[in-house]
Amino acid sequence: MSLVNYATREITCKIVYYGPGRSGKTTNLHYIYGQVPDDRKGKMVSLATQTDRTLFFDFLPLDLGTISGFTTKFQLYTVPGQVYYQTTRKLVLQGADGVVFVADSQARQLSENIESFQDLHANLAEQGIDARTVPLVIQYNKQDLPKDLILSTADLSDSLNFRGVPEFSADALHGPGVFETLRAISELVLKRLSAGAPAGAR
Ligand SMILES: Nc1nc2c(ncn2[C@@H]2O[C@H](COP(=O)(O)OP(=O)(O)O)[C@@H](O)[C@H]2O)c(=O)[nH]1
Ligand SMILES: [Mg+2]
Repeated sequence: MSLVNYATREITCKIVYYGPGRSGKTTNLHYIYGQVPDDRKGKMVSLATQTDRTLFFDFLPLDLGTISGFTTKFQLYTVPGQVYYQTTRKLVLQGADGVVFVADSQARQLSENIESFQDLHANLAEQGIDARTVPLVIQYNKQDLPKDLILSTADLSDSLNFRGVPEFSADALHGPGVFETLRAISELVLKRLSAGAPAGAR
């Protein structure tokens, strides 16, 4: 849920990168972090679990401007994807203003993607967030891998994108698609914020 600070005239929105283990969520955040100038980002914080980490940082986008005189800041989070970190995932998802679902395009990961997508919807529902209206963008990551190892974005879309949300092909390791994804989710979140629609969880 977006946080409004009247003293500093800032609105902070929370965006969560969700998806199965090793789909490239952390890689997305590292790439973004590396591209954002120092004076526009906070420290990257990493909460370690035994085999995976929850990662987050704040940043101030360069060109998203203000809403009614308020500066908008974004907080990007990743969740640990492994099935057994359900509790951490639920905590991180709490109060999310928008979600980026990072799918692993590798053909052998299809069922993991579907399972994680269902897990996302179940966890949203549990938190009283309407999964059909929460700002959501899907990223088909690892599209740089050899074609015989991956599914096309069209095939992935058929399996995951029932809502017809914005979707992007990406190679988070090298950058293509990373900022397109971030821009799309930021715009959806801001649009909703300026429309004053209740964000379900708010
Ligand atoms: N080839 C390729 N590898 C990627 C890409 N994104 C992430 N990886 C690799 O996939 C592995 C898991 O990435 P990570 O970001 O830790 O996944 P997370 O569990 O979703 O946070 C790492 O070895 C990454 O280097 C990509 O777009 N292309
Ligand atoms: Mg990670």
